Amino acid sequence: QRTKLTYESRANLAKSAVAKRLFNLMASKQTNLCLAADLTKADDILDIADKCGPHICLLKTHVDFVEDFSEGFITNLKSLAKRHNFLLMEDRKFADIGNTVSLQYGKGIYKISSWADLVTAHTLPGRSVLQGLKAALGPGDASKERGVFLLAEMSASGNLIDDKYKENSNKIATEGADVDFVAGVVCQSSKTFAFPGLLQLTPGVKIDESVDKLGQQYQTPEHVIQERGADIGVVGRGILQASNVEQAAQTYRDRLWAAYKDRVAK
Ligand code: 5IU
Repeated sequence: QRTKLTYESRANLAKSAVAKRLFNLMASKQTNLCLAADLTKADDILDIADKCGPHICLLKTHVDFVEDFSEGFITNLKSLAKRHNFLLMEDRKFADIGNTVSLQYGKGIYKISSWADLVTAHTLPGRSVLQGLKAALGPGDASKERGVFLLAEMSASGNLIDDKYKENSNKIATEGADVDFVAGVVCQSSKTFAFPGLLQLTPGVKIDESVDKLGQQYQTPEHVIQERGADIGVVGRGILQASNVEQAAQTYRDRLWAAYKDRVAK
């Protein structure tokens, strides 16, 4: 069972080079916390990345709502990622035909493929979404430094994903020529996939609230790690809206990590 294995042992099973890197980073830095830096000002994102950087393995962005996006912002974000040793994930949720996702990934204002170690994608278009994203990286080894998390489930109440869709998403993540490009799966349950070389990323984590006003559903850090099979817990507003963000990040980090240590010890 994959949830019983340590991150360092799973690093050796990963087919994606970025997944391998992330498993090892998590094990050595002792954190399985991803911060969802959902803020609209570049300086606010940089500030929170600097404050929370020591506690996270991954910083998740939505660059399309950053009001003052610039190349300088990306340069600074990359240097913070290097200084504090975390990876960058753009939660773009690509969902179009291969040619279009290729352009959305590599071109435009954001040039996501030039800086994001990881991106998210819907499996709705089928395997061609992976082929399209890979195409943006060009020939050669570029895809070794980049990876995709495929969405197999969502935390929104009333979402349309059913068991068949989950099963087929799992197949795209684990079978075929592009599996070396898949770092993990975004989902809500340990039953969604079995392969231990993939990471389970689970959003919807908050200590003290079970829903928001727009359909988000939350679970505690212990619940997502021990009952839902998450390898990485994603926390946004639980940290962003705290009076002391650094301390909140530390608390989420400690609780997520303790839950993982407990999980592999049992
Ligand atoms: N996110 C979810 N649920 C999902 C997927 C992504 O919440 O099923 I896929 C994103 C949206 C947001 C972050 O960027 O994770 C969660 O933020 P809060 O912790 O503030 O709810």
